[in-house]
Amino acid sequence: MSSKGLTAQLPSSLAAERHGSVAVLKLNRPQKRNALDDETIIGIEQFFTSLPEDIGAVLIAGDGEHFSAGLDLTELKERNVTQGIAHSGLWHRAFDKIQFGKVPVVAVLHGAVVGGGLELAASAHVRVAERSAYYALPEGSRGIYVGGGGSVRLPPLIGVARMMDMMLTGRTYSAEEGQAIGLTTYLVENGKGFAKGLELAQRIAGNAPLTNFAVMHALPRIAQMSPASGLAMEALISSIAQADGEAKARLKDFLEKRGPKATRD
Ligand code: 1HE
Repeated sequence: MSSKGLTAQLPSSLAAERHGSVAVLKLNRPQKRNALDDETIIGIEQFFTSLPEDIGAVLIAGDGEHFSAGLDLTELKERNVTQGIAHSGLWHRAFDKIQFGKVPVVAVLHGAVVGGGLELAASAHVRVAERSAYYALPEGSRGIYVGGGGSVRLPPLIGVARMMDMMLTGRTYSAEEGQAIGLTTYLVENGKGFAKGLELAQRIAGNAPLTNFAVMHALPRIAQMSPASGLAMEALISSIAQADGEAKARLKDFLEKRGPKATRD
Protein backbone atom coordinates (compact mmCIF):
# COMPACT_ATOMS: atom_id res chain seq x y z
CA MET A 1 0.00 0.00 0.00
CA SER A 2 1.25 3.53 -0.68
CA SER A 3 1.21 6.61 1.52
CA LYS A 4 -0.13 8.75 -1.38
CA GLY A 5 -1.72 11.97 -0.17
CA LEU A 6 -0.59 11.52 3.44
CA THR A 7 1.56 14.60 3.62
CA ALA A 8 2.79 14.70 7.22
CA GLN A 9 6.57 14.53 7.59
CA LEU A 10 6.84 11.57 9.91
CA PRO A 11 9.81 10.51 12.04
CA SER A 12 11.21 7.02 11.42
CA SER A 13 9.29 5.81 14.51
CA LEU A 14 6.04 6.20 12.55
CA ALA A 15 4.91 4.88 9.18
CA ALA A 16 1.80 5.82 7.24
CA GLU A 17 0.00 4.04 4.46
CA ARG A 18 -3.31 4.40 2.70
CA HIS A 19 -5.96 1.76 2.15
CA GLY A 20 -8.55 3.60 0.05
CA SER A 21 -10.26 6.12 2.32
CA VAL A 22 -8.55 4.71 5.45
CA ALA A 23 -5.20 6.12 6.59
CA VAL A 24 -3.09 3.69 8.60
CA LEU A 25 -0.61 5.02 11.15
CA LYS A 26 1.86 2.43 12.43
CA LEU A 27 4.09 2.78 15.46
CA ASN A 28 7.30 1.70 13.82
CA ARG A 29 9.96 1.44 16.50
CA PRO A 30 9.77 -2.24 17.45
CA GLN A 31 13.40 -2.36 18.61
CA LYS A 32 12.32 -0.05 21.48
CA ARG A 33 8.92 -1.74 21.82
CA ASN A 34 7.28 1.32 20.23
CA ALA A 35 8.21 3.50 23.21
CA LEU A 36 6.83 6.97 22.59
CA ASP A 37 9.48 9.70 22.50
CA ASP A 38 8.79 13.40 21.89
CA GLU A 39 9.50 13.09 18.18
CA THR A 40 6.88 10.36 17.87
CA ILE A 41 4.24 12.31 19.79
CA ILE A 42 4.86 15.39 17.61
CA GLY A 43 4.65 13.13 14.54
CA ILE A 44 1.30 11.75 15.71
CA GLU A 45 -0.04 15.30 16.14
CA GLN A 46 1.17 16.29 12.66
CA PHE A 47 -0.30 13.17 11.09
CA PHE A 48 -3.75 13.89 12.52
CA THR A 49 -3.55 17.60 11.72
CA SER A 50 -2.68 17.07 8.06
CA LEU A 51 -5.07 14.27 7.08
CA PRO A 52 -6.28 14.70 3.50
CA GLU A 53 -9.95 15.64 3.01
CA ASP A 54 -10.81 12.29 1.42
CA ILE A 55 -9.72 10.21 4.43
CA GLY A 56 -12.77 8.92 6.29
CA ALA A 57 -11.16 6.97 9.15
CA VAL A 58 -7.77 6.16 10.64
CA LEU A 59 -6.35 2.88 11.86
CA ILE A 60 -3.53 2.91 14.44
CA ALA A 61 -1.44 -0.23 14.94
CA GLY A 62 1.99 -1.16 16.25
CA ASP A 63 4.81 -2.99 14.47
CA GLY A 64 6.63 -5.85 16.21
CA GLU A 65 5.59 -7.87 19.26
CA HIS A 66 3.98 -5.03 21.21
CA PHE A 67 1.59 -2.16 20.55
CA SER A 68 3.55 0.22 22.79
CA ALA A 69 5.73 0.23 25.93
CA GLY A 70 4.48 3.77 26.69
CA LEU A 71 6.57 6.82 27.43
CA ASP A 72 10.19 6.60 26.33
CA LEU A 73 11.73 6.44 29.78
CA THR A 74 15.15 7.55 28.54
CA GLU A 75 13.69 11.04 27.96
CA LEU A 76 12.33 11.33 31.49
CA LYS A 77 15.42 11.52 33.55
CA GLU A 78 16.53 15.14 32.95
CA ARG A 79 13.16 16.93 33.09
CA ASN A 80 12.23 19.49 35.78
CA VAL A 81 8.66 20.39 36.87
CA THR A 82 8.12 23.11 34.27
CA GLN A 83 9.42 20.90 31.48
CA GLY A 84 7.25 18.07 32.77
CA ILE A 85 4.10 20.19 32.49
CA ALA A 86 5.05 21.20 28.94
CA HIS A 87 5.72 17.57 28.08
CA SER A 88 2.34 16.45 29.37
CA GLY A 89 0.76 19.30 27.36
CA LEU A 90 2.45 17.96 24.25
CA TRP A 91 0.82 14.56 24.78
CA HIS A 92 -2.54 16.16 25.60
CA ARG A 93 -2.51 18.18 22.37
CA ALA A 94 -1.53 15.20 20.23
CA PHE A 95 -4.10 12.82 21.74
CA ASP A 96 -6.81 15.49 21.59
CA LYS A 97 -6.19 15.60 17.84
CA ILE A 98 -6.98 11.89 17.81
CA GLN A 99 -10.11 11.96 19.97
CA PHE A 100 -11.51 15.25 18.71
CA GLY A 101 -9.98 15.29 15.24
CA LYS A 102 -11.49 15.06 11.77
CA VAL A 103 -12.35 11.37 11.51
CA PRO A 104 -12.93 8.35 13.77
CA VAL A 105 -9.93 6.27 14.79
CA VAL A 106 -9.69 2.52 15.30
CA ALA A 107 -6.78 1.13 17.36
CA VAL A 108 -5.51 -2.44 16.99
CA LEU A 109 -3.85 -3.64 20.19
CA HIS A 110 -1.44 -6.51 20.73
CA GLY A 111 1.29 -7.40 23.20
CA ALA A 112 2.11 -4.70 25.74
CA VAL A 113 -0.36 -1.82 25.77
CA VAL A 114 1.09 -0.06 28.77
CA GLY A 115 1.41 3.39 30.28
CA GLY A 116 1.32 5.99 27.54
CA GLY A 117 0.53 3.21 25.06
CA LEU A 118 -2.73 2.59 26.89
CA GLU A 119 -3.39 6.34 26.98
CA LEU A 120 -2.88 6.44 23.21
CA ALA A 121 -5.28 3.52 22.79
CA ALA A 122 -7.84 5.26 25.01
CA SER A 123 -7.86 8.26 22.64
CA ALA A 124 -9.19 6.11 19.80
CA HIS A 125 -12.91 5.62 19.19
CA VAL A 126 -12.91 1.86 18.63
CA ARG A 127 -10.40 -0.63 20.08
CA VAL A 128 -9.68 -4.11 18.73
CA ALA A 129 -7.52 -6.46 20.81
CA GLU A 130 -5.62 -9.50 19.72
CA ARG A 131 -5.38 -12.24 22.37
CA SER A 132 -1.73 -11.37 23.03
CA ALA A 133 -2.68 -7.88 24.29
CA TYR A 134 -2.28 -6.94 27.93
CA TYR A 135 -2.78 -3.69 29.76
CA ALA A 136 -0.88 -2.06 32.60
CA LEU A 137 -0.12 1.33 34.09
CA PRO A 138 3.44 0.87 35.40
CA GLU A 139 3.65 4.58 36.25
CA GLY A 140 2.98 3.69 39.89
CA SER A 141 6.03 1.45 40.12
CA ARG A 142 8.22 4.02 38.31
CA GLY A 143 7.38 6.78 40.79
CA ILE A 144 5.48 8.83 38.20
CA TYR A 145 1.87 9.49 37.16
CA VAL A 146 -0.02 9.17 33.89
CA GLY A 147 0.52 12.27 31.73
CA GLY A 148 -1.08 11.47 28.40
CA GLY A 149 -4.71 12.00 29.35
CA GLY A 150 -5.20 8.66 31.12
CA SER A 151 -6.88 10.23 34.16
CA VAL A 152 -9.53 11.67 31.86
CA ARG A 153 -9.97 8.94 29.24
CA LEU A 154 -9.57 5.70 31.17
CA PRO A 155 -12.17 6.12 33.96
CA PRO A 156 -15.07 6.42 31.48
CA LEU A 157 -13.92 3.11 29.97
CA ILE A 158 -13.09 1.03 33.05
CA GLY A 159 -14.03 3.14 36.09
CA VAL A 160 -11.91 5.01 38.64
CA ALA A 161 -11.64 1.97 40.94
CA ARG A 162 -9.99 -0.26 38.33
CA MET A 163 -7.63 2.49 37.23
CA MET A 164 -6.63 3.09 40.86
CA ASP A 165 -6.01 -0.63 41.29
CA MET A 166 -3.85 -0.74 38.14
CA MET A 167 -1.78 2.23 39.28
CA LEU A 168 -1.47 1.32 42.94
CA THR A 169 -0.85 -2.43 42.68
CA GLY A 170 0.60 -2.76 39.18
CA ARG A 171 -2.27 -5.04 38.22
CA THR A 172 -2.21 -6.20 34.63
CA TYR A 173 -5.33 -7.08 32.65
CA SER A 174 -5.27 -9.74 29.94
CA ALA A 175 -6.90 -9.23 26.55
CA GLU A 176 -9.92 -11.27 27.69
CA GLU A 177 -10.24 -9.26 30.90
CA GLY A 178 -9.77 -6.01 28.98
CA GLN A 179 -12.63 -7.01 26.73
CA ALA A 180 -14.84 -7.85 29.71
CA ILE A 181 -14.22 -4.54 31.52
CA GLY A 182 -14.67 -2.32 28.48
CA LEU A 183 -11.13 -1.49 27.41
CA THR A 184 -11.84 -3.01 24.02
CA THR A 185 -15.00 -3.83 22.11
CA TYR A 186 -13.50 -6.47 19.77
CA LEU A 187 -11.30 -9.43 20.65
CA VAL A 188 -9.73 -11.46 17.85
CA GLU A 189 -7.10 -14.16 17.45
CA ASN A 190 -3.43 -13.20 17.18
CA GLY A 191 -2.54 -11.90 13.75
CA LYS A 192 -6.16 -11.04 12.89
CA GLY A 193 -6.33 -7.59 14.47
CA PHE A 194 -5.17 -5.54 11.52
CA ALA A 195 -7.67 -7.09 9.11
CA LYS A 196 -10.50 -6.65 11.63
CA GLY A 197 -9.48 -3.07 12.39
CA LEU A 198 -9.26 -2.23 8.70
CA GLU A 199 -12.67 -3.76 8.03
CA LEU A 200 -14.17 -1.63 10.82
CA ALA A 201 -12.35 1.52 9.70
CA GLN A 202 -13.58 1.03 6.13
CA ARG A 203 -17.13 0.61 7.39
CA ILE A 204 -16.79 3.79 9.49
CA ALA A 205 -15.34 5.70 6.52
CA GLY A 206 -18.51 4.82 4.60
CA ASN A 207 -20.77 6.59 7.12
CA ALA A 208 -22.17 10.05 6.49
CA PRO A 209 -19.44 12.51 7.60
CA LEU A 210 -21.95 14.42 9.73
CA THR A 211 -22.87 11.27 11.65
CA ASN A 212 -19.19 10.52 12.33
CA PHE A 213 -18.68 14.10 13.45
CA ALA A 214 -21.66 13.95 15.81
CA VAL A 215 -20.57 10.62 17.32
CA MET A 216 -17.00 11.87 17.87
CA HIS A 217 -17.70 15.39 19.04
CA ALA A 218 -21.22 15.46 20.48
CA LEU A 219 -21.62 12.04 22.13
CA PRO A 220 -18.74 12.27 24.66
CA ARG A 221 -19.74 15.84 25.53
CA ILE A 222 -23.42 14.99 25.92
CA ALA A 223 -22.35 12.18 28.27
CA GLN A 224 -20.83 14.83 30.56
CA MET A 225 -23.87 17.13 30.54
CA SER A 226 -26.90 17.19 32.80
CA PRO A 227 -29.67 15.00 31.34
CA ALA A 228 -31.75 18.07 30.46
CA SER A 229 -28.89 19.77 28.59
CA GLY A 230 -27.96 16.46 26.97
CA LEU A 231 -31.45 15.91 25.62
CA ALA A 232 -31.60 19.43 24.22
CA MET A 233 -28.19 18.97 22.56
CA GLU A 234 -29.26 15.57 21.20
CA ALA A 235 -32.41 17.07 19.68
CA LEU A 236 -30.33 19.73 17.95
CA ILE A 237 -27.69 17.35 16.65
CA SER A 238 -30.20 14.80 15.39
CA SER A 239 -32.21 17.46 13.58
CA ILE A 240 -29.06 18.88 11.97
CA ALA A 241 -27.97 15.40 10.87
CA GLN A 242 -31.33 14.44 9.41
CA ALA A 243 -31.60 17.70 7.47
CA ASP A 244 -28.35 16.93 5.64
CA GLY A 245 -28.57 15.79 2.03
CA GLU A 246 -26.58 12.66 2.77
CA ALA A 247 -29.16 11.53 5.34
CA LYS A 248 -32.01 12.22 2.95
CA ALA A 249 -30.32 10.16 0.22
CA ARG A 250 -29.61 7.25 2.57
CA LEU A 251 -33.18 7.20 3.93
CA LYS A 252 -34.55 7.28 0.38
CA ASP A 253 -32.29 4.34 -0.51
CA PHE A 254 -33.67 2.30 2.36
CA LEU A 255 -37.29 3.19 1.66
CA GLU A 256 -36.79 2.25 -1.99
CA LYS A 257 -35.28 -1.11 -0.94
CA ARG A 258 -31.69 -0.23 -1.89
CA GLY A 259 -30.18 0.58 1.51
CA PRO A 260 -28.62 -2.00 3.85
CA LYS A 261 -30.78 -3.66 6.50
CA ALA A 262 -29.80 -3.67 10.19
CA THR A 263 -29.19 -7.42 10.30
CA ARG A 264 -27.21 -9.66 12.66
CA ASP A 265 -23.43 -9.78 11.88
C1 1HE B 1 12.18 1.16 26.32
C2 1HE B 1 10.90 1.18 26.88
C3 1HE B 1 10.42 2.42 27.36
C4 1HE B 1 11.32 -0.85 26.28
N1 1HE B 1 11.23 3.49 27.22
N2 1HE B 1 12.94 2.25 26.22
N3 1HE B 1 6.64 2.02 30.33
C5 1HE B 1 7.07 0.99 31.04
O1 1HE B 1 7.35 1.07 32.22
C6 1HE B 1 7.25 -0.31 30.27
C7 1HE B 1 8.73 -0.56 30.06
N4 1HE B 1 8.98 -1.67 29.14
C8 1HE B 1 8.81 -2.96 29.51
O2 1HE B 1 8.31 -3.28 30.56
C9 1HE B 1 9.26 -4.00 28.52
O3 1HE B 1 10.18 -3.40 27.60
C10 1HE B 1 8.11 -4.66 27.69
C11 1HE B 1 7.29 -5.56 28.60
C12 1HE B 1 7.21 -3.63 27.04
C13 1HE B 1 8.74 -5.51 26.55
O4 1HE B 1 9.68 -6.41 27.12
P1 1HE B 1 10.78 -7.09 26.18
O5 1HE B 1 11.52 -8.10 27.01
O6 1HE B 1 10.15 -7.55 24.90
O7 1HE B 1 11.78 -5.91 25.72
P2 1HE B 1 12.96 -5.19 26.55
O8 1HE B 1 14.21 -6.03 26.45
O9 1HE B 1 12.52 -4.80 27.90
O10 1HE B 1 13.16 -3.85 25.73
C14 1HE B 1 13.74 -3.84 24.42
C15 1HE B 1 14.38 -2.49 24.23
O11 1HE B 1 13.38 -1.48 24.29
C16 1HE B 1 15.36 -2.15 25.35
O12 1HE B 1 16.36 -1.31 24.81
P3 1HE B 1 17.82 -1.89 24.43
O13 1HE B 1 18.55 -0.69 23.89
O14 1HE B 1 18.37 -2.43 25.70
O15 1HE B 1 17.58 -2.96 23.38
C17 1HE B 1 14.52 -1.35 26.31
O16 1HE B 1 15.27 -0.47 27.12
C18 1HE B 1 13.65 -0.57 25.34
N5 1HE B 1 12.41 -0.12 25.95
N6 1HE B 1 10.38 -0.08 26.84
C19 1HE B 1 12.46 3.39 26.68
N7 1HE B 1 9.21 2.56 27.86
C20 1HE B 1 2.77 10.58 29.20
S1 1HE B 1 3.12 9.78 30.58
C21 1HE B 1 3.13 8.10 30.25
C22 1HE B 1 3.89 7.41 31.33
C23 1HE B 1 4.28 6.04 30.94
O17 1HE B 1 4.05 5.58 29.84
S2 1HE B 1 5.08 5.14 32.13
C24 1HE B 1 5.22 3.55 31.50
C25 1HE B 1 6.54 3.35 30.83
